[in-house]
Amino acid sequence: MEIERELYQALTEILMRAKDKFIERKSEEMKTSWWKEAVVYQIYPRSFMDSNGDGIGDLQGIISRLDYLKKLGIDVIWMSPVYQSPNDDNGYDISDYRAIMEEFGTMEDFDELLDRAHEKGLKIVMDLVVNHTSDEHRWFVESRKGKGNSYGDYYIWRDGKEDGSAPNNWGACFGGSAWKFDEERGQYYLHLFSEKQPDLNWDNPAVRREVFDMMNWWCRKGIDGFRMDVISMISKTKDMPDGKLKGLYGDYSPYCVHGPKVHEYLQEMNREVLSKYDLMTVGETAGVTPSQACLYAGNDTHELNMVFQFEHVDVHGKYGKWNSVRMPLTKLKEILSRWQRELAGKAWNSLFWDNHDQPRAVSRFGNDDPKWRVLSAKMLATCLHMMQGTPYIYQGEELGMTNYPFHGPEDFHDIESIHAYEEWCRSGIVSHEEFWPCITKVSRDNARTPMQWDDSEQAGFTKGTPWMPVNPNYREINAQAALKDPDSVFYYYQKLISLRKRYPVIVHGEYKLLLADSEELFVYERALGNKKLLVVCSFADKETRFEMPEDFAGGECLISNYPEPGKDGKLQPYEAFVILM
Ligand code: TEU
Ligand code: CA
Repeated sequence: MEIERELYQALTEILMRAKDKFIERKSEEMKTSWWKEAVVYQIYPRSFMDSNGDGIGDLQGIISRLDYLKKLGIDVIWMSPVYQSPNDDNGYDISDYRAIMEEFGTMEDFDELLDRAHEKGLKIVMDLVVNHTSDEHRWFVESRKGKGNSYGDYYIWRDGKEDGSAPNNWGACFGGSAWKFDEERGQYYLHLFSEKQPDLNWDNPAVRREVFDMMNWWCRKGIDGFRMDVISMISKTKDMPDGKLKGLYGDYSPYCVHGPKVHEYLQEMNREVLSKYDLMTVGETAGVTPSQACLYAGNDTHELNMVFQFEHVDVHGKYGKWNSVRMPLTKLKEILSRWQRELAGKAWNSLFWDNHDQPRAVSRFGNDDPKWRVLSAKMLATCLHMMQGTPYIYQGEELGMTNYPFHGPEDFHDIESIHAYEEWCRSGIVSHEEFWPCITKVSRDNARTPMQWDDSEQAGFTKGTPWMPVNPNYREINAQAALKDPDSVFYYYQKLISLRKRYPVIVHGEYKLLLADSEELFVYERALGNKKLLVVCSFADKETRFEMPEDFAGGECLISNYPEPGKDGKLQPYEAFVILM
């Protein structure tokens, strides 16, 4: 009897150990990081494809265009928010995290999208907006009823000052004070964005539990990851003193961005949710430095896979972000190269020129004059896609879609642009003439005009009236035309993506900047084992001189936007090519 029992115990132990080993190995395998090799395509659902003629893009619309995305060769779709929302900020104000926005369809449509995408080998990454909810979310509706109830502490409530004014001088991202007095509760609540986006109180463990439960619920559905909206802002300091004046209001960022417990909360999220699935995670972390990124997305910090940094798109002038100044190329190269260098071996970069909050890449960094649009769009794509990191393509970028020709402030749909015009112009701080070129250059609406599918009425985006006008250049710039033209920006992206799949040096190679002082050329090398890559991009609208480095003589040209790359020691306007040795 005794022997049998011992034998039984020994056997169970061996089995348990084998099982542990198996799980360990499995999770090691999962760490193979498919997201490092992947290319992500961002969809702004409202403007992507309308299936039912109400003028608003929707989930069935996305389903109908999956083959187009498959053809492009991308691996992952990140969708801007599709949850129930009153749309004060186009879905970034969520009133129910477990329901689909009625205008976009139903949960059945979502499940169908997920299945269809998976069948085609495409992954779906959801936008996770949990710094704030909508003021119409049930939690907030309960919370504003009073301190006593179980949601009382879900948001950041404060009493006003003696004289009844706001607790401090902080300004909100979309204008006005960051505090709103709530009559019902008799207190102020904090909203770093619009007043319909109250900030959640992450210091309350019940809030974190709710968020993690909701995330687990989506993961069990089978989604493939999260892009986390302003995730660097979830932890606020206990003290909330006045901030340094920036225009009319004080700056909240020292107290709300990369706050005291942000890493603790992300590690908890990783333990409670992320580590249990094979996901891709990317945090939106405005103001992040490379050393902070190594904490958010370090190889072994157990938080996120990567973050979005914004240094290369942040140009601040007299009127804050509203200016038409182009960043000098030397500065742009310094920023991107520093990120390449400082994350190497420690964390992972995400690479992007634009997204739904930024102007169109070709208009900002290239040249959207019809003469140079295609060439410069291809050049920008080369420059970005050959770097180390995961590239993100924003819908329409693969067609070289451009900024919108706004006529007047009545053209704005975006809450940020509308409020900015109010705050700077109508208030008389700056004249319309001076402000207009600034706001139109960087307005988020530039990115949000409907996707241009063909040259039919409304660019084939809708059979009805689009919620936002189509860019009038859709007759020349559209997907149908691009698919017919072997020289199109679309096929150039397709080729860049397939190169990334074929040459590990593009994904993993070490980065080295050449010609750092040139204001015209962006040239760098990548190296892995005995393979070397030379990437040459001209940002100039005229011919420039370029000596091919000797060690690349006789190399193979992988891709170029002119037929004879680097001919006669010269580069043509916006010329780009890649040489493999
Ligand atoms: O953006 C946050 C952010 O910090 C900025 O990019 C901001 O939108 C603006 O451009 C500042 O000038 C995220 C989302 O991407 C954005 O669409 C939302 O409006 C915002 O959060 C609030 O959820
Ligand atoms: Ca629709």
